[in-house]
Amino acid sequence: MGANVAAYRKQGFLLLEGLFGSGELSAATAWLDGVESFRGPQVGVTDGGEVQSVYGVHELEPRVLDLVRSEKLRPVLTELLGGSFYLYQSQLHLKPASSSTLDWHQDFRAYHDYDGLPRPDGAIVGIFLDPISEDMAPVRVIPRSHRFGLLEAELATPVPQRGPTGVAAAGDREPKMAYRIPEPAMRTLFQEDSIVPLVGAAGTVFICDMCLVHSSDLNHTGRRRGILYTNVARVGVTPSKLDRPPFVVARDYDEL
Ligand SMILES: O=C(O)CCC(=O)C(=O)O
Repeated sequence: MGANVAAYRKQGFLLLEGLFGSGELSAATAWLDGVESFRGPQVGVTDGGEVQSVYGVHELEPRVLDLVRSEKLRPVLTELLGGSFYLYQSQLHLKPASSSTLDWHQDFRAYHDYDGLPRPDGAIVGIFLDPISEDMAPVRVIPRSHRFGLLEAELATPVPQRGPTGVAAAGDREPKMAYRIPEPAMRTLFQEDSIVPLVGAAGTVFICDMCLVHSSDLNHTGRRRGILYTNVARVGVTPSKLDRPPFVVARDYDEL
């Protein structure tokens, strides 16, 4: 077993620091530079009027998929997942100053409950489009938390700590209900493992197990914190419910 696979299986995530250079990121960052003026059902906006998230980024700028298809990333993902994969979902998360905290959760909870994805056979792939430091709402993970599989979760509206309400969901204008892991279960997790903030230079990439528990806090700096997500699932492991729109859950199950 390669070192990456062993670390990934044990910790539930890998951080590949500075994997991409600015030239390789340029199609994504050029698109990102114009995103503040873009509005549509794919866009989640804070009550402060700032763009928090964009779903279906690959439909708006298909060249973002060059990163996940690149020789730097695709072989790593193929090795970790044990075979070929397709794009499950692409998203951009910006965490502007007026955004709220994102509670502790597992992405597989939503994929399972909303989309009927049968098993967590895939990965969350976050590509830093900006340098991200600890005070900029980095994604925080609890190492090894994936080993428990799918934990119980409750639906809640994020509590804004700045700005009047939470973020509207992509596709509607109501504050979004999101899954979170209740506090007693979180306390148990915190007793065993320390929180790790995923920070680094632009071009850094994290790969997380779909069951890894993670969250993000407030962006205290107001600096742009672009993370492009190109989340993937194993070929042959597909959603059974298509309730969420194609910009939230992609419909092309062919190998990337
Ligand atoms: O980028 C972030 O702040 C976290 C996003 C996230 O965890 C999610 O969309 O499930």
